[in-house]
Amino acid sequence: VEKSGMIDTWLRKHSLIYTGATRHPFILGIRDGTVDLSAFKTWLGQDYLFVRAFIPFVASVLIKAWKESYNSSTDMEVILSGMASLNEEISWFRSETPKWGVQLSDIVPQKANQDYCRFLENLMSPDVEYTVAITALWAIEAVYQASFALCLEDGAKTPAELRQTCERWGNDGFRQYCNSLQQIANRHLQKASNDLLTKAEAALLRVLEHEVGFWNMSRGEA
Ligand code: HMH
Repeated sequence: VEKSGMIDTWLRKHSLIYTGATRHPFILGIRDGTVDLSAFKTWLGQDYLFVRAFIPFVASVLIKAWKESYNSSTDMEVILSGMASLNEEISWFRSETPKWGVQLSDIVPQKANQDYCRFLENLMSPDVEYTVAITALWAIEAVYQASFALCLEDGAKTPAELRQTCERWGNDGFRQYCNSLQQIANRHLQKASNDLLTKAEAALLRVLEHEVGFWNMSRGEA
């Protein structure tokens, strides 16, 4: 098996679930302008809670990068830039939610969100290898990048009031950040044992399943 470009190999192998996560009916609804705004509000509130749990996960990946002596300073720079964006993202949620009549203090985490956050917490364990954690981090970010970029493509009928949300994850800087994470993940997967590759591939699949579950939940289907 050719180990370089492992991520692309896995995306081809698991294209059905990857497409399920990145072209979900919730996203297609934003793109064609038919999205149910109550679903959008559910997503917005739940995603705020998700991001709050996601930040400590990213911090745990940063710690793992630091513990890897090999080339870790460039990895750390990329991960740290992601953390800086998350700081700004939390402020965005705080200013965006009142516009939609969503009160942050009232949001109760739904089951799919809880399940996803518990999965993140398990990945924070020091027993989870850096290669597995960075693969999961890439996948989590890449699903949002691919999904929201779709809503900004030529011909998309994304409602004006949702464009800013789509630009948050669909913009070019975020695409480049995802590409950097993918390169880092590929570099570590390239030198990984078969056992580690199996774990990283499983983590990628779990992320894709949780992302589908999160979109389903937003549409009131979970
Ligand atoms: C559910 N997945 C979910 N929320 C997010 N904000 C991201 C990924 C991030 O990029």
